[in-house]
Amino acid sequence: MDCAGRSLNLNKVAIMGVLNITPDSFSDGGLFLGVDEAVKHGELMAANGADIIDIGGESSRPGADPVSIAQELDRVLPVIERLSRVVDCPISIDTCKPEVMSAAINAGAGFINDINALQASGAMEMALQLDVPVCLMHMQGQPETMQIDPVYRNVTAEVKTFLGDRISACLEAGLKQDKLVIDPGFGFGKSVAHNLELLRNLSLFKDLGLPILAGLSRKSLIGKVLGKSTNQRLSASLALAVMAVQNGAAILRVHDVAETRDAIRMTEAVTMVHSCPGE
Ligand code: 8Y4
Repeated sequence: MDCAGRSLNLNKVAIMGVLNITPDSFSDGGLFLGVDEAVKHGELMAANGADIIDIGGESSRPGADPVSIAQELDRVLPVIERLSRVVDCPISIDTCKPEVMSAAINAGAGFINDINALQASGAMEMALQLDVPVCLMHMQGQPETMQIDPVYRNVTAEVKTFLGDRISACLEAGLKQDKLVIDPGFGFGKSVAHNLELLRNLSLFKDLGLPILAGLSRKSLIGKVLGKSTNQRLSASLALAVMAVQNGAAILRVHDVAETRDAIRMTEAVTMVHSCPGE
C-alpha cells in the first residue's frame, strides 16, 4: 500500500505504533508535552519495527475535551515534520478534521486514520484530493458520551453494515478501493461484551474485501475483565493482538511495538502466513 511514496507492506501483519501528543494523554504511559520527547518516542518505535506510526493530537478517550484545529495543528505538525525526516516508515495522522488531514499530509504524513470514517463535513473530499490511504473506523455516538450505555441488536452485523456503507460512499466519491482500510473500532461506543463479540467475529469482516485494522492495545475492556490499570495491560494486549491476527487483522494499532512484533512474528511462524526466509 503506497503511503505518499512510503510503502506499507501488507503481505505480513503490520504494526502501527501509537504516538499521542495530547497533554492529557494517559494511554501511552507518559505525557508528551515536548516535541523532542515525541520524536524520540517515534524513532524508538521505528527502531523496534513499527511499520507505521500513528500521530494524534486530539484525545479520543471517553469524556475528553474537544480540541480546536489550531491546537491540534500546533501539537502534531512539528512532530510530523521532524519525525518524517528521521524515520523511513509512513506516518499516519489520527484526525477527523479535513484541515488537519491536509496540513499533516503536506508536513510528511502518508496515511489518514479517521475514527469518524470521513463523515465530517469536507473530510471525504479532502481524502480524495490528498490521495493517501484511509482507515475507516466504526464508532457509535460521540467520544464524550459513547460509553454511557451502548446498545446494539447485533453488534457484528451493525458494525459490518456501517463499514460496508462507508466503503460504498468512499468508492462513489472516487476514492480507490486499494487505498481503504476498515476497523471495527474496539472501545468506541461498545460494552465489554460488544468488544469481545466483535473480536470473536472479526473474520466476518473479511467479506468486505479490505485490510482490517484492530486497536485493542491497553484498552479499558482489559481493565474491566482483569481489573488492571493501563500500565499493567501488556500481557493481555498481546493475547488480544494474537487473536485479532488469527481472526484476520492485517494492521495492529499498539503502544508496545517491540513486544507485539515478537508475538506476531511467532504467530506468523506457526500459521505460515509469512513468506519463507530466503524466498
Ligand atoms: C488505554 C489505552 C485506554 C488506549 C484507552 C485507549 C483506535 C484508534 C484510538 C482504534 C483506530 C485508545 C485513534 C483510543 N483507538 N484508531 N484511535 N482504531 N483506527 N484508547 O481502535 O487507544 S484512541
